[in-house]
Amino acid sequence: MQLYIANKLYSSWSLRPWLLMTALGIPFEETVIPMYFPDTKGRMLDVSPTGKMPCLVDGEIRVWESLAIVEYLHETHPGKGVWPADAAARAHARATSAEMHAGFQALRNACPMNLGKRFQPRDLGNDVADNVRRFQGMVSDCRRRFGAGGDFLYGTFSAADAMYAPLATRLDTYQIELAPQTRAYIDAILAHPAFLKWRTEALAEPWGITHYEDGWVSAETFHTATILTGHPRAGA
Ligand SMILES: N[C@@H](CCC(=O)N[C@@H](CS)C(=O)NCC(=O)O)C(=O)O
Repeated sequence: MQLYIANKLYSSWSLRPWLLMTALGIPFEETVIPMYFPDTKGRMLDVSPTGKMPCLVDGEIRVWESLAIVEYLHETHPGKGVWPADAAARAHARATSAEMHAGFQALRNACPMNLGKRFQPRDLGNDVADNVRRFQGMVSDCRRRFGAGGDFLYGTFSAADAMYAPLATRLDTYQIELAPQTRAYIDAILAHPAFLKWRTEALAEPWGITHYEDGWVSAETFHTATILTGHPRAGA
C-alpha cells in the first residue's frame, strides 16, 4: 500500500493514518507532497480527487479522507486492532473519532499543528476553551469506561488515539492548561514510538510554512526551516 501525505511537521490529517499503520505494524510505503509549492495542488490532485492529503492507494483501490482510510484498514487488516474488540467500546470509539473528524473546529483553526515549536500560552477565547473542555471530558469518560487495558482511550492504542493524536500535539505546542488525567493521556500519545518516529522525520524536513508560525511567540524551537512556503492569503 502507498500512503500519500503532506508535510509531517504540519499535516495533522496525514499524521492520523500514518500513525495508526505504523503503530499497528501495517506495512506501507509513503510519499510526502509538501504543501504550498506552485505544483502542490496538481500533484495532490493527481493522487486524490479532493486535492488533499492523506490518500491511501492499494492496487486499484484509492481511499481519501482520514476516517475512510481508517475503516479501510479495519476491513483489510481484521486482526490488527484498528478498532477496539469489544462492541460497546468500538461503537464509542467510532463516535469519538467521527466527532474529531467533524468537530473541534475552534481549536483546529486557532492552533494549527506545528511540531517544530512550543509557543507561549495565551488566551485563545471561549470557543477553544469549550473544545478543550469537551476533549477533557471525553478523555475522562473513555479512560474510566474503557481504558483499563492500557494508557490510551480504549486501553491499547487504536484508531481513536490516531484520530486524536494531532489534537494532543496542539495542546502541547500551545501550552494549554490541562487536568492531570488529560496530560497523562497526551503524554502517552507523545511518547508512543510511532509518534516519536513521525516527529523525528518531521523535524528533519526542510520546509517551514509561514502562516503556521506567524503571530505566535515561540517559547522553544525544535525545527528551523531552510525553505519557506505559505498560503498567499495567510495572515490576511
Ligand atoms: N477531511 C480530510 C482533510 C484533509 C486535509 O485538509 N489535508 C490537508 C493537509 S493537513 C491538505 O492536504 N491540504 C493541502 C491543500 O489544501 O492544498 C481528511 O480527513 O483527510
